[in-house]
Amino acid sequence: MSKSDQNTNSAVNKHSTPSIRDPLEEKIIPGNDQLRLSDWTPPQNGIIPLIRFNKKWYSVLWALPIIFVLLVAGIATAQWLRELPSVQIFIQNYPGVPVSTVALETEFPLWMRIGHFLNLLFMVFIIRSGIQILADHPRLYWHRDSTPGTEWFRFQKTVPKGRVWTSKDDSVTIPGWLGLPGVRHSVGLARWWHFSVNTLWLLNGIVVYSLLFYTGQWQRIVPTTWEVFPNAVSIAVQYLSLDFPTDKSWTKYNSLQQLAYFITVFVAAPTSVFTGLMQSPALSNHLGWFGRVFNRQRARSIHFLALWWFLFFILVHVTLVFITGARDNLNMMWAGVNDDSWSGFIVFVPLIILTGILWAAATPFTIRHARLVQKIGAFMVGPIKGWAERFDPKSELTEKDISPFLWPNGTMPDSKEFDDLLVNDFAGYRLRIYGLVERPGEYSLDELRSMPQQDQITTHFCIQGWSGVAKWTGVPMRHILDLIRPMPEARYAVFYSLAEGAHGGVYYDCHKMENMKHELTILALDMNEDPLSVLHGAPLRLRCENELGFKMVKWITAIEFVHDFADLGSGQGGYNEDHEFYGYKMPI
Ligand SMILES: Nc1nc2c(c(=O)[nH]1)N[C@H]1C(S)=C(S)[C@@H](COP(=O)(O)O)O[C@H]1N2
Ligand SMILES: [Mo]
Repeated sequence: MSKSDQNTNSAVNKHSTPSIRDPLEEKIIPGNDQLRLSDWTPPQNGIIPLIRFNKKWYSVLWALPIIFVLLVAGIATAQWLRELPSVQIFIQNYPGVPVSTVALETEFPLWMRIGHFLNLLFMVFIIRSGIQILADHPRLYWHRDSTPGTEWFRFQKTVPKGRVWTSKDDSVTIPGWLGLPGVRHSVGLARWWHFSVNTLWLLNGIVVYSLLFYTGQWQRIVPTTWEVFPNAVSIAVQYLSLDFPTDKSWTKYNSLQQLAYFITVFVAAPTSVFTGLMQSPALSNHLGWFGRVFNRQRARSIHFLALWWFLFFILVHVTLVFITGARDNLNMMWAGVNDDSWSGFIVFVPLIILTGILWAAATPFTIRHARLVQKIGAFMVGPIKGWAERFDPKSELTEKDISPFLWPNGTMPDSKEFDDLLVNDFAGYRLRIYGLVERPGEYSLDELRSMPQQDQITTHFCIQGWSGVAKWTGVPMRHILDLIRPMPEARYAVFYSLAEGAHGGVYYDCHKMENMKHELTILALDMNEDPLSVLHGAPLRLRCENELGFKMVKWITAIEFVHDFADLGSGQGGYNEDHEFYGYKMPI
């Protein structure tokens, strides 16, 4: 919200006179501008990651002996193969580089060297914040719902039985040197890092792709003949037999190297971008069958596999750079020279130290300046959010898509007021609607039930990473707007909950009017044909399908129409925005 916006508001903003504040507004407590560990979700470790095959879970640590045995067996086989005359002829015919490959000049142009360094720098923060996001829901699935027990990968124990276990309870701690910011349930801040640096990484990528094709440098990393495959096999055998040539690798990449670069640049990177975007509620809920096939959990799993490709590539790439003539290789990629000077090292070492310093500083900086990270993030990601908002989330699903399980989330109501309502089956419940409206009103549950009702089967997207489908029934928000008639100055609807948020103070969230007018925005009374359970927001909760779950306030007690939300709480537009640094508009 810009300053000038706020000034023009003051004439109509009733909040400008705090003495007549509504009692509900008084119950809002502003958040801290720092991430205060004393007031935060306490740490909780995960477990060593497990992978499920059929019905059994296996520790990923099994990969270590398996890789070791495969490597030893592979080396022995490769060495035996190289004794065979036919294999020797094969290697002679396919030495590792197709004959037709053009040799480019040996030096790497400056733009490529800069692009390569920036890529390295950005990847550090992308990978760290990505792991942090994953730790907020440490389970992966291949289907749209996130039913515990149906994961294929997890680093959290099985969901405890006999108690409420929210998805927030499920999040785990990642150490601060690895995760960014390395605090349990810091998904809000991790996402600002992830999306902001992704934007820079994408811009860098667009520049590098363009220049690659403009200058002809693409020929280094794009295979142009089928002969790369036999040559790649030949190189694999040569590498595995531990007897391989190490010279001139930069003039013409060998086929295996070329394929690895090609996959990284032209397969893994676009796949990551695509599967990242498909996790957005606005996009996914707009794209119909496409959003069903590439549903959020599938996209998340593929996104994760792409991470493993990147980690594998980085490991092999860095190892080979250092064992196949480190000085030459560093000269080429860091200094752009082809001689036996130390210029490559002279550029490389300070830049790696700089990367290390930024790596070390990022977590403490984020914890200390959490509000600033939130603001910079919202600025950086603004254009992508604006673009995502243009996707009209109108896809509905069918009965058979309804998930067997929907994670409960949030801080449950814990007050005498709520208990008193509950014992009487919410007979005393009144939904209060007030603020900048022509006809403020109070509605009982019976009155709400006698209004027009709308059914919708939609996917819920939680910021933590899980999703699930349910059938929701309730009063369309458009009907409420017709009843209460918002004044032209009303720009936002504030939803107040009967429950507090995790850090004390009433849970609330603000929506702009467009969200309220959307055909799939309803005040839900029923979930899957039964009245809402307390866990899922009884007696009334919001559904708004282009936003993440935290914007759908449960246990609604009142809706206030306002011109501005800058004076509510910390002014960020909602409880989790104030306290956990989420974004006010979150269509991605
Ligand atoms: N009052 C209130 N509403 C809330 C929350 C909360 O903590 N308090 N959590 C939100 C979050 S983060 C999510 S994902 C959804 C979860 O809804 P469900 O429990 O029905 O799945 O509720 C949202 N509504
Ligand atoms: Mo959530």
